[in-house]
Amino acid sequence: MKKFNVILTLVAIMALLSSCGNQGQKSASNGALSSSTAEKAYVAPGEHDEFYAFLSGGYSGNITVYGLPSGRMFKEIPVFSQFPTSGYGYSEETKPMLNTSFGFVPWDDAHHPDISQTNGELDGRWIFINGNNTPRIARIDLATFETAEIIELPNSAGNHSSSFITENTEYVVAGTRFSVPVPQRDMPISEYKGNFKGAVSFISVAPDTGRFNLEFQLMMPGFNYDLAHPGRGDSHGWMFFSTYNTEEANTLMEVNSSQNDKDFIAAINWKKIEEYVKGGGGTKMATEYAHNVYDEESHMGTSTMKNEVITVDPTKVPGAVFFLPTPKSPHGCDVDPTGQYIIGNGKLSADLTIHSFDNMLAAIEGKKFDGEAYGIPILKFEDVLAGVVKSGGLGPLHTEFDEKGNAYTTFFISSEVVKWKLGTWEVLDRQPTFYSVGHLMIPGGNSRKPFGKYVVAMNKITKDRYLPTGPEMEHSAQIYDISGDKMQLIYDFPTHGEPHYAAGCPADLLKTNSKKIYRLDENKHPYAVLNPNDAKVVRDGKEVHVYMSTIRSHFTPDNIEGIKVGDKVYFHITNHEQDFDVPHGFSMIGQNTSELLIMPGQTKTSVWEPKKVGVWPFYCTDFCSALHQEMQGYVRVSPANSSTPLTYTLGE
Ligand code: K7E
Ligand code: CUA
Repeated sequence: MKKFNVILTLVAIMALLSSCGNQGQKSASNGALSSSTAEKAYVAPGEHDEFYAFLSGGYSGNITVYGLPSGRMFKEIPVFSQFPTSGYGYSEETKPMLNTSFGFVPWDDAHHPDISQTNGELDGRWIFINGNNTPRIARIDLATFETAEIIELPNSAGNHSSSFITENTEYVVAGTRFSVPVPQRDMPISEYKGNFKGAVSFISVAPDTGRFNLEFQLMMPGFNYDLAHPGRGDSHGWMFFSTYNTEEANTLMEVNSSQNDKDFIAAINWKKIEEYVKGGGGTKMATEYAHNVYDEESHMGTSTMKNEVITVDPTKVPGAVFFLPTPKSPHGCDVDPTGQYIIGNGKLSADLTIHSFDNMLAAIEGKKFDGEAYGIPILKFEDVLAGVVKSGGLGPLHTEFDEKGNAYTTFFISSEVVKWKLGTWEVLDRQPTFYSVGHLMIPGGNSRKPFGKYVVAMNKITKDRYLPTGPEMEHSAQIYDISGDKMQLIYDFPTHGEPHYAAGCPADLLKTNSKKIYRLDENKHPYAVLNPNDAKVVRDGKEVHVYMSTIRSHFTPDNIEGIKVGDKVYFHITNHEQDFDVPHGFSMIGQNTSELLIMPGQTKTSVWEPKKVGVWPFYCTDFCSALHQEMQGYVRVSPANSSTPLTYTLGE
């Protein structure tokens, strides 16, 4: 009977989803704006936006940077995916960034960016994001807007409840979506229940350099850990995770993992676990994971394989982990700016469940448990509940907050954002989204200090919003002005990839620190050419190293002879410009890699394995001056057994 109900619910959801397009056509005309509303999103030519917005790229593996309120896209930051536009993941310096224990993995699925915090407020030093597929966490430097570090997570699979940072950026916390055998082994899938584990990883962030270290992994029961948020204020030191599939089903998941009326929000007191590990607790486990770091002085990425992790059994740390029953396969798990309320969005429900942190502490204190799961105490639903928002929406997913005590929740199935009041749980406003909204983002909206002027809703379905572009449409997003009592739609824009979550911050926090050039006198790249007179070509067996410099509008050297078929030619190119925004590019005919884009003062390396005899040109790919088209050179390639001497022109 229960199974039947679930199927009914699913059928209802499907029906709503498929009617979404029609709904949309009706609403599309309602989306028309009066000109005074349009002005709210208008940023005049040459003017700057008030906020940066960093949208995850989902299956693009990257992050895109937008301005708010204009919705203008400024940059795509390559993170987990090779990016020919800059040569990221193609240059010899950045290839190590994409190394993993599975070898070179040039793609991932990036969902949840989170900006570093101090005292629970955005500090604008770094932004972190998770790679879902081959579990990884990245740190992007917000001075350069470049990926500075990527760490792989062992024992994890579908790194989804990530990357969420604690109030002082002590840790980036990352939970596994799929539970797996730990350690991985050859075993029957039907023996999932009780045997698979869900790893929650705590990666420390060095306060000065940002450098990662995987401190410990908590081995939770074999549920799916979907989303997470850290406590703040009084609840600082706790981490909250939504779970589903507490049934531990392993087949027909869409039905079998929706049997339980309630799943859990897992509350983890990480300070207790940290203490336990510092006191020598936990078990050292042999494993393998890559830790990749980009060094800004040497302009060089390195990959190190690590082989040990500390695992912690939650039942060995009494008082550290509890389960809060939460209805209907919760997806989003959000904590309000005060740290008092933990919101579980039951995606198969109409209502929102809000737990109270104080109630939770009291229930723990009074030992009022409702049984246990794998030795972890389950608190009583009624004891921890703070309230329920009867929203009238369907399919709640995610919640963000403003600084006035309001919360904003997205509803996927009913395609809307609902504004409600913390504490009274009353619904204050609702606005349609176009269509099927996933996450939403208010700058600082998951910190202690939100900047509640705009909310960005990121949608899963686009349909009729823009001119059709074949079967594939970019996902749509809407910007609402939320400064008044009612939310007001002010702009609609296409995104790139599939933005899941986003993070935003005031422009002032970043713009003055944004790096303009790499100083040539600080360039420590081992193959840098700091003076064009030092440009040279050096043969070392079958390897040839070209030490090249560039400046408008010339490569030094520009002609090279004596290269042979079967050689491996490394072009190490130093851009001698010291002006903001004057990169040079480099590309070689028939090269099995992408071009490079070399920033002022930077050195980058491109490898070429010539396969054919001939005279082959290379050129600058970035239109850098009136004489950009003159920025070229030739390489003469002779047969493998030829005796053509190695020569090059320094262009005097
Ligand atoms: Cu798309 Cu946060 Cu991965 Cu919800 S998640 S929508
Ligand atoms: Cu350098 Cu074009």
